[in-house]
Amino acid sequence: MASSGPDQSGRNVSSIPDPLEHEVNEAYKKRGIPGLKEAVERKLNLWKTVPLNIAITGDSGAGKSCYINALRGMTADDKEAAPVGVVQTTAEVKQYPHPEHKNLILWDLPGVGTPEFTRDSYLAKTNFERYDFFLVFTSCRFTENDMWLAQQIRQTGKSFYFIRTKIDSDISNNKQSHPRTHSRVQVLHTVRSDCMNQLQNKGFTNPEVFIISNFDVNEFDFGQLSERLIQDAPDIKREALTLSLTILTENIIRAKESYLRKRIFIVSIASAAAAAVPIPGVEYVVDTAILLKETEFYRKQLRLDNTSVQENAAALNISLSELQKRLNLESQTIPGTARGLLAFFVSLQLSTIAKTVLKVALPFVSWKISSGLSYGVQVFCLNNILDIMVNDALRINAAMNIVFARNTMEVIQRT
Ligand SMILES: Nc1nc2c(ncn2[C@@H]2O[C@H](COP(=O)(O)OP(=O)(O)OP(=O)(O)O)[C@@H](O)[C@H]2O)c(=O)[nH]1
Ligand SMILES: [Mg+2]
Repeated sequence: MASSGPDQSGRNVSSIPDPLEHEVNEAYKKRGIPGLKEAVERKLNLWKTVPLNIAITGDSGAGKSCYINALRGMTADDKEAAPVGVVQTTAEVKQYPHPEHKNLILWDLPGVGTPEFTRDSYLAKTNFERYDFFLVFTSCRFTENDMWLAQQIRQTGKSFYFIRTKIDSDISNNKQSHPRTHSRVQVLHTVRSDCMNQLQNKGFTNPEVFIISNFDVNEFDFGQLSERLIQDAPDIKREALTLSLTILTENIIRAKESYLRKRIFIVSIASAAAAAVPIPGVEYVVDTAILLKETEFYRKQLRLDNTSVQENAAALNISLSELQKRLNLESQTIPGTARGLLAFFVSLQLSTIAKTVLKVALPFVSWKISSGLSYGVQVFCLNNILDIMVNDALRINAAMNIVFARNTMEVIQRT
């Protein structure tokens, strides 16, 4: 059985899932530390091997390719992007893997009813069975063909979602045509009700419609759509989808956090086993390469890497240094080198906390490594780093939401 015990904050610091304990123990018995490290590495990367296939369909010009690019963090100018055009561009089934997470594949499907993709041939030609989710797009009205497709998907028991794009255009058009009475909230409300009516009239009770702009993934329902996909994903795919999506909302940050916390126990086993570099002044050892890799993984997952933070600053219309100052982003002080990370650990005053926190038994009885202490230290340090990064990601997300809310409020106040 895995041992467990609370740390200072009451968090359980050593609960190792039982099947993993068995797997890792077996690997250790057979191949020693290298076997153990391999087993741990395999476990940590398992999510990358889970295939996620999302079908994107709807009328020509609805914004399917733009959505695919937005979800992959690209614009149509990027080399690997889906081509976007003012004339019909998608005439065949094409797959677009996420650039960082190749297991997540977005399938650009032509809409039903084009000459080569008639209703009769659509399901076979698009390889209908392959997809986990279906996203049906329109920039105006859902067509009879969209409804037909939704019925087919419903019969398979798979999830489908209606997406209404180009809300930014609706808002700006309304603003131009109604300069004195324009209300952004009202436009959103009208578009949403119109979509609901269209679908209800066609027999979809309680349809769910996501209203988005492909040019602003932080506004409207773009984030909620990603949340919904995570929520509806089958259990075995949920972790993979959570870690593969790069769009962040508060709920997605929390979902990522929960998977990242679970990894801490596993990462710490490998690091404690390797026990390579002594921390000056303390009697335990850690493998800084492993810890650095994990820390950088958090940074990437929570979009706190340099490029992402810069993008956030641009979205908020302030400079990078201004963003760091205003939000007091502590994650930016977490070093990105092994040596720096080690110094950072020491700055956490491990020697004082060690005695309290580390009354955690070594998780694996069959180990003969004096690494119980190292294991506990690492669980503590990684939890600490993750706390800092999650807080920063939440702060940036809240700042984005405030700007969005302010845009809306200004409009409400003027009307
Ligand atoms: N304003 C605005 N324009 C958009 C949005 N999404 C797409 N567009 C524009 O709409 C046009 C068509 O977009 P695509 O993404 O190529 O549409 P598609 O559904 O892939 O079209 P096909 O490949 O022909 O089926 C392009 O000019 C895009 O720039 C959006 O959310 N807002
Ligand atoms: Mg297209």
